[in-house]
Amino acid sequence: MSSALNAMKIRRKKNVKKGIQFCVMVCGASGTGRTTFVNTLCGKQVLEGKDADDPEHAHEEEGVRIKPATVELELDEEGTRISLTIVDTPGFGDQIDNEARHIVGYLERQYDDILAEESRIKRNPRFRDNRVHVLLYFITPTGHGLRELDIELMKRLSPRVNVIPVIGKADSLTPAELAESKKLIMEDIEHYRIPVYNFPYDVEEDDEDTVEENAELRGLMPFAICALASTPWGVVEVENPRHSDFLAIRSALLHSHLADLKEITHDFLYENYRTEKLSKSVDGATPGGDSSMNPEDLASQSVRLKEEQLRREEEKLREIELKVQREIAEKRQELLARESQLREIEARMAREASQSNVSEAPGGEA
Ligand SMILES: Nc1nc2c(ncn2[C@@H]2O[C@H](COP(=O)(O)OP(=O)(O)OP(=O)(O)O)[C@@H](O)[C@H]2O)c(=O)[nH]1
Ligand SMILES: [Mg+2]
Repeated sequence: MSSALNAMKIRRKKNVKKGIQFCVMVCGASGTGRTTFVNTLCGKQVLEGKDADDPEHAHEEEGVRIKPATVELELDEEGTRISLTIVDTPGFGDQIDNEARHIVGYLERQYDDILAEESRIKRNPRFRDNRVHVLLYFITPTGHGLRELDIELMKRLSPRVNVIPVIGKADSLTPAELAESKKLIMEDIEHYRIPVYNFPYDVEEDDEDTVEENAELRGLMPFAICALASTPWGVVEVENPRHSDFLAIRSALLHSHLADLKEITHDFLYENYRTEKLSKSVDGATPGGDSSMNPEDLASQSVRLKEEQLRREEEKLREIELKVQREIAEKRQELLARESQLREIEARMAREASQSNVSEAPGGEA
């Protein structure tokens, strides 16, 4: 008993120590420097280089492998810890439709898990929320704007995850090329109305510092990533802001904007998905159902769905109870049958014994 209690205490301590949970997905064309960036961000080798597979965590899906890896990082001297999950989506080629479906599928599955957990009667204490809070979209350093496939992918991903565009291997561009490329990319994002995460702020409501900080970060987009200290052009200081926006993006992800990204994921992206999913399943149940429901209807739908599930679970329990009762009754019948068989055998043995007594008696009953 006390050892169980101890185990519980230890587990609780571990949870406290684990602290903040955050999940970053990296996505982009093959060779844009995703792996190198992740390892530099974490200060250790979290992702292996090309072709190194981790069969335990690989979700094999028609050639696209999506692999989450979790690391514990100490963020500062005060010992603030973060449990950082990195989800790598292996570099894509030109099968954009396939890639988009697999990545969106992965994002939605994490939402489905939460949705299922929320409606469970008894919650699973070990449930782990694996929703992705931010996706860094690595743009190939071409010196131009977005390619068509970037536009298509970002458009399809942004309804499900906070997308932050970054230029990978930015040191392969000259400062002038980089500045021009950043401008063209932002123009494309605006023109194609891609809802990227743009460090939202409200001049009226937010305090001055927040407004200033967010405006500055927004001005850096897309972030120029140079994660490799040694390049063909010589030594680049990864952390030198004149060479790359690495420090800016790291501090935004792990410090200043972590909470905001998590909030938007839960309150907006997940909520939208949930609404879509629930209204779809209601539509499916009533053919010809109206898909343009108002929020109140949706709320009562959601309550109804939960009640329905409760009722189903109750029914299931009742069925189990009946089945057990039936089995007990059957066993009792069997037992009674055995008992009567036994009694018959006893009676027969007694009869046989008395018969042989009679026949053995000398002279009989004369
Ligand atoms: N110049 C420069 N080269 C880099 C940078 N980051 C990575 N590289 C190099 O680019 C190549 C690909 O880097 P990776 O980090 O493996 O790229 P990836 O996107 O993970 O590639 P795949 O997983 O193969 O799709 C390697 O040879 C790296 O050394 C960078 O910031 N600047
Ligand atoms: Mg890689």
